[in-house]
Amino acid sequence: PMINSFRFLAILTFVILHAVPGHGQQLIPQPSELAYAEGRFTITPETVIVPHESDDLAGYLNDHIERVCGFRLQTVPHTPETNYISLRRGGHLGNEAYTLSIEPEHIIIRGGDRGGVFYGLQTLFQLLPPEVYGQSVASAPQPLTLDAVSVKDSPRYAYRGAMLDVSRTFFDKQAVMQYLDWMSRHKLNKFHWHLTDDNGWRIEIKKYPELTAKGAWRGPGEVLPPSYGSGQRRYGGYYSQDDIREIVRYAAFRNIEVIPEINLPGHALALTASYPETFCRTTDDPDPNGNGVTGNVLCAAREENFEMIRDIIHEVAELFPSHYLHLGSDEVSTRYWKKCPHCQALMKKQGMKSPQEIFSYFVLRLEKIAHEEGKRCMFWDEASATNGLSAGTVISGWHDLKACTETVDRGLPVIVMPASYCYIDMKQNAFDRGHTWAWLVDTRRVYALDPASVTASAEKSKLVRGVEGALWAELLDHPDRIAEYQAYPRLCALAEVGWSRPEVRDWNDFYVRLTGTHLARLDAMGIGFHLFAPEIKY
Ligand code: TNX
Repeated sequence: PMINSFRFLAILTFVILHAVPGHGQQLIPQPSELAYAEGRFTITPETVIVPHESDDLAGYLNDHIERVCGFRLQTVPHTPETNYISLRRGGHLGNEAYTLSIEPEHIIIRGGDRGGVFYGLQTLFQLLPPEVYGQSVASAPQPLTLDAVSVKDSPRYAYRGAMLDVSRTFFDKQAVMQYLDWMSRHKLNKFHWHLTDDNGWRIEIKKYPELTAKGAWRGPGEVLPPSYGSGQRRYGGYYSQDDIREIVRYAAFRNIEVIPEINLPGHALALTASYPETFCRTTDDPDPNGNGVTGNVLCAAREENFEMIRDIIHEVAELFPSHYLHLGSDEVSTRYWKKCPHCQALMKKQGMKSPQEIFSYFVLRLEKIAHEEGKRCMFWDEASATNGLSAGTVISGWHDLKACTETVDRGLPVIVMPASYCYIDMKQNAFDRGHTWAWLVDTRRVYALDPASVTASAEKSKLVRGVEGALWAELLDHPDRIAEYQAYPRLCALAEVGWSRPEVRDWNDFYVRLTGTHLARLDAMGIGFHLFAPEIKY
């Protein structure tokens, strides 16, 4: 009997020790501070929600509670004595910062702003069973008991982005919204929407209907030749302006700012093929119209091109509330400008010595137009060497960390997204789908990114605005399934890089949280994520 009670005690101790840090502690991204306390709170049908006065989040909270508890909670305007979930604002918290406190009498979420409350809710959801992310409501009413805990949390970087290339592969409205919803679960807050590229123009522009009538389609019978996954079929699609407004609203609800990208003056085949007069006319490119066109750079000498760009930007600026507009400017081939007599004349007139100067000239004109339309600019890092860029222009540093360093050395803000850490179109292992030009980018590699390593200067480190994961889509042929596989769990790692303080960031710990609970959440969201088994070194 002695041995038995000893064993009983040992097992009891083991169970208690392991029950306390239950799945609740496995949060992604890891919060700044988290402390478990004595006691528990139980959500019952009598529990009420006390929303912030102008809050639209109570219904959202109820949708989640219903999935795990099978009942919805009543919303009341005044805080009762006990048994409530309160959503509050203020308390000297910064933007997107929040506190979450679960005590035996109540749950209180306090956000510095609406984004903070939203993220407090996301953390609360991660303390609930994964069914909270499912499609269905619990079949029978079941109260839910949560361990008392206190979380204090705020983002490391204000910009935590994900880019989606919808030009090479078209993602329909529903797929984009799914992508946004998953992002918001990870506290990612900037959606960089790569809307135009050589392989398709995806945004309706009323003044230039051919951009989508022609430029959104490729393959047999279309002005754009077949490319990448489209094979020999006719392939395409675009978003109407109503679709765009709906997506922007959906994103805003989830604390996501949508930054549209109109890629100019290169990667613009969908535009130049739809409006052939925009392309450089040269003697050896007699017909820039129709199939087989390779000219994807806008003529820099054609003044009407800048008027067209202004009209396009005007419509885009009205659709997107973001202060930023990404105007691309990556990988511009100066070959057409070199051959175009009009561009040669422009160079002469402006005293330019190389076609590279035409690129700078183009970039500065783009920036000016955006400013006149009330927007700040973002560009890919090729543009960062342009003299005279405005200090508010933000650079997407994609080549490597060195390009990010050079950007902040020039005094420009940077989004740190070097391909070899952040390009989630790269293969995740040697036998995988994807590009390899930036080598293998697995989840552990993404996690290893340290944006602060870009500069040693405290002053310049303020120019590091954040991080972004980029999903280029030329190798995706099933957008809805493959995107999930490409993006998850790599975006989970990126989210923690962008959100969590370095002191609470540790790969082994992340791996345990990811595989211990988080993959089950992704599964409940319906994400067909990439399974991987990296070595863990302790
Ligand atoms: C480079 S990154 C590109 C894209 C491709 C990507 C493929 C950048 C600004 N341009 O056009 O899709 O590589 O990894």
